[in-house]
Amino acid sequence: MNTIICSMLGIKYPIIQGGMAWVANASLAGSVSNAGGLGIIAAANAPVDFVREEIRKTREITNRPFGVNIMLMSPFVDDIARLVIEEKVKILTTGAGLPSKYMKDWIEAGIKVVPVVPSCGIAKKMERSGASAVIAEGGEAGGHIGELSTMALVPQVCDAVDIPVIAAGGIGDGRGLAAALMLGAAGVQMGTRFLVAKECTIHQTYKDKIVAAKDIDTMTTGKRLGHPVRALKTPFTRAFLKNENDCFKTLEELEAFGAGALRKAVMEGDERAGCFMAGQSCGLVKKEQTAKEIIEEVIDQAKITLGGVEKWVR
Ligand code: TUI
Repeated sequence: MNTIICSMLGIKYPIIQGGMAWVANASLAGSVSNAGGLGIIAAANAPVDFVREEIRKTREITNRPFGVNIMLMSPFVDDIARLVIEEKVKILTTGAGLPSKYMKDWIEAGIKVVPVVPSCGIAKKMERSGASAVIAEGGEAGGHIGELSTMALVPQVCDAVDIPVIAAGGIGDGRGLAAALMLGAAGVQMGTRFLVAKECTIHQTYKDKIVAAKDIDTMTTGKRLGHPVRALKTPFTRAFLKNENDCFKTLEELEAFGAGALRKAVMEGDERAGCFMAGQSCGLVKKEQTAKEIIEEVIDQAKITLGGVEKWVR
């Protein structure tokens, strides 16, 4: 399966790994790239030295292309934007904001920039700024999300821009990849499915909770803060929502309540105070597998699904 993003990014399969904060490190990114997808290191809120180390570690694991995800709400974003140029990173994805002010420098450095976009307007803006492709991410995704669903967003973004579109949000298997191609996308980004990759170093409790999660086991919080986040329903997310609905709680108090919760989930598997970010595809995730097994299973299933479509139109 070879689409335009495979040749553009130098990868074997049109599967990009989500730039999951605190999760997407050298171990996961290197393994996804070795398996023929595009591994992504998440810069998240991490300081420059940490991200530099992860980039160097990834280069020890793989000779294949990989990327870095720039989380635009990070307090270190200006430094990270410079670091990726210094470290000669070839591919960037961005999230949680607009990367406009960095685009010129990145493009001059020969970097391919692939921003996550939640709407057609933002997709067009990114195309004008020189993006190589966009990731149209629907609200089924885990973590920080936009309003639209993947099914509605992807074809509209495909119509709005002339650069390749990668679909994300709610895609966890080969049927999702096949559907994304049908909607006009040239590939997919998956996050939740890779949470349970053997090479993903998150706490075992996080993985167990993803495998156990059903279709209805995620919820969104943080709308009042202006950045909605999808995560598993847990004591933390329920308490957060309660605080959010309490008009006497200030935005500062809400932010403080949420601070560090993702790290507690990833590092400590803290079932009470952790925020286990996950997308609605969690119900599709049945077991731990290597990144290679995940990617090959998704590709095989997509091929079978696409081949089977004929029976409906004959
Ligand atoms: O960025 C993500 N997902 C994330 S970032 C993250 S770290 C975090 N933790 C707690 C609170 C907030 C962030 C966890 N998950 N996905 C990509 C994404 N980008 N989703 C939505 C957007 C987005 C939203 C608005 C992209 C551009 C945009 O532009 C509009 C504007 O006004 O900035």
